[in-house]
Parts: sequence; C-alpha cells; structure tokens
Amino acid sequence: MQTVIDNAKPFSFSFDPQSTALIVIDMQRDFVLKGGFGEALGNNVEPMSAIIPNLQKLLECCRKHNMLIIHTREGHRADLSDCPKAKLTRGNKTFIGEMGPMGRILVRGEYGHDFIDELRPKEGEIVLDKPGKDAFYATDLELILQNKGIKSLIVCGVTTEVCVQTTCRAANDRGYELVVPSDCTASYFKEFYQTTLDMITAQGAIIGWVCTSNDLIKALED
Ligand code: TIU
Repeated sequence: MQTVIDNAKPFSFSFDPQSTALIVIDMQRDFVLKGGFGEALGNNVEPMSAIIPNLQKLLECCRKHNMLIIHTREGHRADLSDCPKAKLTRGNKTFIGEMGPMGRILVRGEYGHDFIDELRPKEGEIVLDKPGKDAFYATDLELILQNKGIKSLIVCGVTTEVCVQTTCRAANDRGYELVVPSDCTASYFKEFYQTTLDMITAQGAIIGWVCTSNDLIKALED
C-alpha cells in the first residue's frame, strides 16, 4: 500500500513501506564522539549527537512497520589493504589506522568503529561494513536490496554531504526513489548540511526528496 508524505520537498513523496528500506549511515563512535575520526579531521563533532533522538524515533517506527533496516559502518581491515592511499593520507592529526583514544581509527573491530550505544542494530537488522563513502561501493548492498524487493530508500545518518549524499547519488543512479529526513542527518558544517539537502531536491528532485522525520512518521502511522 502506498504511503504519501504530502509535505516532502520538492513535492509529495510516495512509497510502499514493504518495498522500502531504512538505511542508517555510519552512526559510529568514530564520527559522533570526541576522539574519533571526525574530530581527528579537525571537526567539532557536537552536531552529530543532536540527531540521535530523532533517529531513535524513526527506527522504532520503521521496526514497527516491519521495514528492512540497514546500518552501515565505514571502516577498514586491520591491515588496511582495502584503504587506498588517497584516503589513508587524508587527515591532520590522527590518520586512518593510527591509534586514538577509542582504538585504531576506522578499523573494523575497534571500539571507535562500532555503532554508538544509542543506535545499536537489533537482531535481524542488516549491518553493512563499507570501505568507501558510497554504501554500494565494494559491498553487497545492491544484491540485498534486489533480493528483498526494495524500490525506495529512507537515507539518514552522517555526514550529510559525504557518506549520505554519496550514497543517495549512487542509489538514484541505480533506480531507487529516496527520501532524506532532514532532522536525521548531520554535518560538521552548517552550510554543507543545507546545501546538500538543497542539491538533492533541486531540479525537480534530481536526486530525491527531503522531509522531516515527523512527517515521515505521521505518514507511516496514518
Ligand atoms: N568526513 C566526513 O564528513 N565524513 C566521512 O568521512 N564519512 C562519512 O560521512 N561517513
């Protein structure tokens, strides 16, 4: 059955919850907490925490509606063999693979690489480890979505202009309709946050739609 978010931008967004997946991008300690990769890149990580309660509410609603839920984690093998030099050399204080207060930065299995306590996946939800910014790149995401009959995506998480936007563009190219709940994504840069959302909806939803989590939840509950 179609669900409609009337107030979505740039116009109403319609989706069937049974063929829609919620993708929560990279809500890991390394991006959200002090001492992680986000801070090592020189950022103030505070805006990341503000979206946690909104994400919790949205997750609960999607769980209630038996929707497919996917949690992604950006990170690398301990030997860094899946991390290109172009990524390994980015940073300013602590680089990927180096030891930080939460373990080796963005390395799988380390404390900092894992999800924040507030947004841990529930049993049966999919955890997708990805080496890049695009959740489709070098992962089995497309295969999973195809096997589950998914046609639409709700994309949230961090950061708006990096992993969220990159995944939205990749999803759009693959034929998925997508909506980004604006209060369930965050950036270290206020201006990038808004510009990214504008870029997604511009030109008649060139990449996808944007709504509020309240409007999305209300549409699902009605
Ligand atoms: N630096 C930054 O804004 N983001 C990332 O490096 N990864 C994600 O967005 N997950």
